[in-house]
Amino acid sequence: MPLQFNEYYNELTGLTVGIKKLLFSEQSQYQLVEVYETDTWGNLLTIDGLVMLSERDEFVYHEMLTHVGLFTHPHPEKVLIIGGGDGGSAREVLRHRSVEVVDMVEIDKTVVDASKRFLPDVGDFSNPKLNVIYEDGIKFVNRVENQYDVIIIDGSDPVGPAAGLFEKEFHELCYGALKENGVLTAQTESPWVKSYHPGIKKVYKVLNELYNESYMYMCSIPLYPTGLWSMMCASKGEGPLSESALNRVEKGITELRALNYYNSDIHKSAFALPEFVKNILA
Ligand code: SPD
Repeated sequence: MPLQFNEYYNELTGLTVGIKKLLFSEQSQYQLVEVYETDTWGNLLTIDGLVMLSERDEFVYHEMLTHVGLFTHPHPEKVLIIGGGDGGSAREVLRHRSVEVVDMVEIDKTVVDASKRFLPDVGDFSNPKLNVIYEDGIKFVNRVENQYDVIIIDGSDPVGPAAGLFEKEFHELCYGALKENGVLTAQTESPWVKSYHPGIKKVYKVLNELYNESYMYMCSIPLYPTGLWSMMCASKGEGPLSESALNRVEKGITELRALNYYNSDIHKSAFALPEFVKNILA
């Protein structure tokens, strides 16, 4: 009988991936962390039965979650990643030459250890600019103020330890942790899945209230539920579609080298939202 991994996002509707074997399974203090070898997508990392990344499509998520915000900031030097234990977001942030320090605050060391072992090409953990801090991201932002140029929320879905990352109080703390001109990006789930709508609306509303500019943008990630994924970008200063941000994208993109999804056309077009998505945000 063939082995399959299934992630159901509505009753019996979901995503199926063919599995060759289970490589790793550990119930950590926080969650069930597993890595599978798949028949199509390379190795697959799941947390509590939800897809976090596959080796073949992770570039979409990580490039879009990082470069949009980093180019929106005039000169990002100090970056905070909340979550992101697989190292993919940090890898992309570290492509930017202006970045001097990346603090990655991951609650679960098991995710980092499993990623280093079974997803060795995803992270860039030996980079001396990267500090890995094992702590609850919410507690961490509660004690930092006016420290970061860019904050990237690379958490799991809004269940379990990541639920708080979709709350108003957390976003208020992130706002306080950002310096003047600070920029935040966050992963905010699929607009096709109704159970995600409350979280999407909550984050959009609070970012709108707090920041000078805030937008949803989208990308296509085949191994996330429905394949259409939303993210948000909020800025204390100029927005991601300002003339200066677009100039930075045009000039800076060649320095990043060998990206697989993000480019200057994608940067602009990702912010074009279909009517049904605008209606969720209205
Ligand atoms: N259902 C997927 C939600 C996205 C979770 N973050 C993925 C972590 C990859 N760095």
